Formats: sequence, C-alpha cells, structure tokens
Amino acid sequence: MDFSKISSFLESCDNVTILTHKAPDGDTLGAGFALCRYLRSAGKKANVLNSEELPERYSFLYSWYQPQQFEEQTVIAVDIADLKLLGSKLSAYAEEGRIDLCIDHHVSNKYFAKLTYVNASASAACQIIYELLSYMGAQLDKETATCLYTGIATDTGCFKFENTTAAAHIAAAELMKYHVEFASINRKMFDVKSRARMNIEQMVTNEMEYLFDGRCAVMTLTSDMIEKSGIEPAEFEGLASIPLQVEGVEMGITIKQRHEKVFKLSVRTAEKIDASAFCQKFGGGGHIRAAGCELNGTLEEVRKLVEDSAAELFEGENS
Ligand SMILES: [Mn+2]
Repeated sequence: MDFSKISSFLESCDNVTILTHKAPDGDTLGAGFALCRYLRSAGKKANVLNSEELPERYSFLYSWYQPQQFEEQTVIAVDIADLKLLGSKLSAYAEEGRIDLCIDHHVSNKYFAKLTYVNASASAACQIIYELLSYMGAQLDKETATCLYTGIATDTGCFKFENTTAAAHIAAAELMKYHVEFASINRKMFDVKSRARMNIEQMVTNEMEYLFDGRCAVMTLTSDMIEKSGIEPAEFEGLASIPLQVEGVEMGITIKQRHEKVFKLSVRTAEKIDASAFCQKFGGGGHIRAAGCELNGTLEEVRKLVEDSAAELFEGENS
C-alpha cells in the first residue's frame, strides 16, 4: 500500500463513515475529523463515529462538525490497530472485511481492513494523514491543521517521547503555518488539570514513601482518597508517572486500590530497571519502562510484598 493507491481510493469513494477507537484520544479524533473535513471539502459526504460520547477536552477539534445524512458506502478506520478497539457501540463493524481502509501507525496492526496503510515509524496517525494530504496537494485550513497538530502533539507527549521524529517536527512546523493555536492547545492538553486531580496529586505526594536511598518511591492511592478527591476515572492518566519525577528515583511504584483487598500496581522505571520483569513476578507484565500487575491482600500485605521484591533489586545489586 502506498499513497498513490490511498489517494485514488479517497478520490473515488463517497458516503464515508470514519471510525475512531474507543477511549478516544487526540490522535484518533484528530485524524478522523481532519480526514472528514478533507473529504467534505472535496464534495463528499462523511461522518466520524466513536463508541463513546466524545470527551469535552477535545471539543475544540470538532466544534465545526455536524453529522450528515447519507447511505454509507465506504468505511475507513483511523489509528485503530485491532477490531477490539472499536468498542461496543461500533461492534457491528468488527468483522473482517467490513472496513474498506485502515490508516494506522501501530506496529501491532492486525490488517483487518480490505486495504491497510501502516507506517509504524510515524509518530501519530495524524502525521500520516498530514503527509497523505500533502501528497495529494489538498488545501488545508486552520481547523484541519488544528486536528492534525493536536494528534501529533498528544501522541508524542508534546514532542518528548521516543517516537518523536524529524518527520513529526516537520509536519508540526508545516501545520503551524495555518495559525494553529499551539500554545493554548498544549496548555489544555498537558498543563491544565481539574481541581480533583490537583487534590489527589497533593494527597499521594504527601504520603509518598522513599526507599533504598530514595531510588525507589512508592505511592498509595486508596479508595478513600479517590472518593474524597472527586476524581473521574479518565483523570487518572499519567498519575503513575509522578514518583519518577522526583530526582534520584529510578523506580516508581503506584499501588491503587480496586476493591477492598485488590490492588493494581503500576511500575515506572528510568534507564536500568526492567519494570516488566518486576511485574511478571506477580503475574503481570508490560513494557520495560512501564508495566503493571494486580495483587490481592490487605494494603499492608501488598506493600510488604512489593517492598520485599524491590529490596531484592536494590539491595541485591550492591552485594
Ligand atoms: Mn495514535
């Protein structure tokens, strides 16, 4: 699959439904609405669908959007690696061959669509859409550029993650020419927090425990604290990375209460320690820098288990 094939596909298609993934983020929504706006500008009918109600924080991406009436002829998925990510409301599309085209940047893409374009080295699906529209010589406007810029910014953690490439910066720089309000977008995406989130951050940092000369930090989040703070489930994102923000901490462990005697462990590490190996000891797993597992017992029991296991790591290496 290359851009010439996708562009002729897009030129000949009409009455398009664009699917975005569940628990929608800036990239899937940015890619979906940018593609929708381009197709409409080319005189076609197009809608964007998601399994859930769209989060308020992304409303600036689609303030111009109104659903159109048409008989669907074409289905395109963006930023969706697996049919499972469609979510329950879009499950009718979750069968092989139902989706005509998939544009994605996940190496794990399952090739469920009739045509699939995957560029796993692209920082974001929005980067691919940007490059595709440039290839096609499409006219962009501020709204489309805003969608595409936001997807690249959010998927790269504001151009900080390992997936940030020269191509990502070039796309963002080109998009800025359309007067994208990048400062206000990035403030909204990365800096602004609800009061409830601020409250919970204060509670957990107050109680944070430093072990092994401050190389390991353990943060506990009880049901009681969650309730008191008033935090929404969507606002937990990134909380587990707080311990690692402290100078000298190489391993951050967040213990979050799920039920009375069930705790979710989130482990984040810097450089040397393998978070996934640590969590595998408790039946979990993940990536080398970010992993998780579930533990049963009282908070005291869970903490002891975690600390003993961490001790093997930190004290073992000195002996
Ligand atoms: Mn993405």
